Amino acid sequence: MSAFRWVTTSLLLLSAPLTSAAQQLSLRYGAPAKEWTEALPLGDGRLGAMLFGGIQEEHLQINEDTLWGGGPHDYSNPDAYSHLSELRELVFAGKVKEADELTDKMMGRPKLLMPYQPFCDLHLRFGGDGRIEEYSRELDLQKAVATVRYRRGDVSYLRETFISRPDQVLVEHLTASRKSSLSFNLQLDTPQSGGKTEIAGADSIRLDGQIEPRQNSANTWSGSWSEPGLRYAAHVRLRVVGGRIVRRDNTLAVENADEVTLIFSGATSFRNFRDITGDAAGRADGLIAKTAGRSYAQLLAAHLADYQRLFQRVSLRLGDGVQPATATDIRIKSFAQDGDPQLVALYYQFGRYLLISSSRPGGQPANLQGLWNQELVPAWGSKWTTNINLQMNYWPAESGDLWEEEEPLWDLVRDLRVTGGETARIDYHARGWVLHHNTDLWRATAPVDGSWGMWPVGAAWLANQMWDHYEFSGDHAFLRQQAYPAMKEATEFLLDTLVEAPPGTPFAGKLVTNPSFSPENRYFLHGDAVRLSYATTMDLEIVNDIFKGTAEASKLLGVDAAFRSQIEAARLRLPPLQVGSRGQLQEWIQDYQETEPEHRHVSHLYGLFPGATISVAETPQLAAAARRSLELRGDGGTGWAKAWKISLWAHLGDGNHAYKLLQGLIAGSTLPDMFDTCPPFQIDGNFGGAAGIAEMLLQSDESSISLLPALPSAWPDGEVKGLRARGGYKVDLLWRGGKLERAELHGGFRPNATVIYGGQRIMLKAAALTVLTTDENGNTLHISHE
Ligand code: FUC
Repeated sequence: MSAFRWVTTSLLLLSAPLTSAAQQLSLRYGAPAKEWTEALPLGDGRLGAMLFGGIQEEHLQINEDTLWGGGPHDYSNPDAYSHLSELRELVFAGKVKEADELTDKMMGRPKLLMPYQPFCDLHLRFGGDGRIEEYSRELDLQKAVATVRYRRGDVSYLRETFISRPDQVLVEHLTASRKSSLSFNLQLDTPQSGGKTEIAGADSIRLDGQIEPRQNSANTWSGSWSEPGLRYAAHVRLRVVGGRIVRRDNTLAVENADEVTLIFSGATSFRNFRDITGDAAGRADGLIAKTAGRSYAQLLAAHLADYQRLFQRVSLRLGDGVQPATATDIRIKSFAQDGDPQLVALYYQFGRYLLISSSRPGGQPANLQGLWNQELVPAWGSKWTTNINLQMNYWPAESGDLWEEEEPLWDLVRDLRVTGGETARIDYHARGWVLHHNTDLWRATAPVDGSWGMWPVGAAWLANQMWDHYEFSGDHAFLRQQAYPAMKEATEFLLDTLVEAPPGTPFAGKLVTNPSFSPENRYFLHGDAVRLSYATTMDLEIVNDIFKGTAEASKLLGVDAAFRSQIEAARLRLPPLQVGSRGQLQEWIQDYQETEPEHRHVSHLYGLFPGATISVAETPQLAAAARRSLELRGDGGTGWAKAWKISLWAHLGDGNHAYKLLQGLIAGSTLPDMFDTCPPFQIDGNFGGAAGIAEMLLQSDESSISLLPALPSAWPDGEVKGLRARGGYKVDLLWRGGKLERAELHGGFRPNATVIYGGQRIMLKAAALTVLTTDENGNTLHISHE
């Protein structure tokens, strides 16, 4: 049989619309949300809402991504530097308990960062009684529209809600099958003390306030502040067809309307991390004013055009649904038994949906909760934790073709280079920029919280992620203007702070980080459980990547030749990665016993994923050790820990084990509304899980693209379109019976990439489209360039 036959049959299949898969891209429920984690998230990157879909009361809990506690502040500690040498000596001398204690003198000022805040709530209180039938609540991922439907007697009610990026407003449209059927009371309030609402004219309510000083208890990982902070303002306007609006105290009552459109806007006085003098009320009012004269249909059309342009870039089908019409929370519960492949596709696309909804150009990056938070004192401050969580939030962005959504992360880096430059200079007397394990709206970069904050490679990790974006996009302007400066400065900090391991220590004479930490595990030393160490494995992997990437980038850009030689020389002086006594990848410079062998973090495996130091093909012994480490850590952990392990197993080429972790994530760490739970709700697992699903289907590195590298037996037939690979390729894959049938690679700026499938390697030529097909055995590749 010739390859041609496969080309023709496959073409038909590839061009057939993904109807069944596409139609099921909704989260569906048969009842209103009782808990916040049952409500449905909407967002335009700046405004976020959780929609409860109640019958007597519709509740929308609303966030704005710049509403945080505290105010502009420099956390650097001018006394830190005076303790640095002593701290290093203690670590080298093995007096780590004393070293852990000394870090208290080096913590940022204050030691706790500021928390992200809830903004306000909309309540629509409907009267009426009588039996409710045909209730449904749905979030359509293809439209980013939530709908609530039900029937009471012979009247059917419909509410459609979305948050529009182009208009930056939340819109809820209420209709009923019979005229004059819509009556409700609208209330706008806030959990922030001191916020004031007032009726503004015949159809509007306004909220105005300023974050008040607050004392938070130290064990909440949220700092306290003593000055008033950001101003905030919201504005909600009603448009009714039929009926009327009357004022009742602080609420507006809609009576007997045929149709209602509610438009909400909100803003804060945040201009940038050093300036909070913006006009919150003016912004909120201005956004509402801009919607005047535009119909609901026009607002919806603008929203759909904007959202779908992003969302529709990738489609995924992993097999037919077991029970696609069933409520999503029930599907999640039964996933451990039925392994519904359509639920996996939904989980993947929900991750992409959440990124589009929580991270848009000009706004803040997705925080620990994306941008959805109802708590005044949220878990871990709902900040940006930078020793895994923030980075993981952006793992699905490259392969999932959501590059614009990464811009807030690059903008954060732009700011952190400023504040991290100060912390480098003040706390370390070093050039470049540094970032420790947490940051907030005020761009904190000093070590905070406790001795586990003494981890100096956050900047290098983020800069590595920027290099990765260049590897995917080939965007030279991005490399020159944003990535390279961040990489170079992260490297400068390391060149200035790496120290020679002294005589008598393992790897004496080598260049090491000190003090440092392997997030967030401890080990036993002289009977004590301690944290600090030098040259932890994660550090070495991150430093290796940043040195390698920076040297390469400087070559590509034709700049900094002398600096490049310096980096290359320093890279050769790093200690090697080591295999420990249990065959594991050693986590620390010595083969210490960890206090928690099944600790949730797998920091030392950074080099396997997302880093590039370890791979089955290039470093088989280290890959085998990484595998052993994963076995020793086990398959449990927080949501994000399971998510990370999906990608790690995928990079070991073990699709079935990756699948096992995915099962653990969906069945064991997923809330009814499909949010990941750490616990509690933390969005990183959603993003890490989505990334993991993509890594099972497609992997790429600086010179190769692997097709179906970790396909589990649970997905024998499937199709994915539009995944991105390094080298600038867009990849479509079709497989059947566990074997690749056809692959299309579109574009690419790196023509000499090698395509790997089932142990075969084929060199790509420069072409707009490369088509690979299998022969009758399903394992020999034919290739044509078009
Ligand atoms: C680290 C993790 C926790 C949590 C927190 C936000 O401390 O170890 O599990 O994810 O960050």
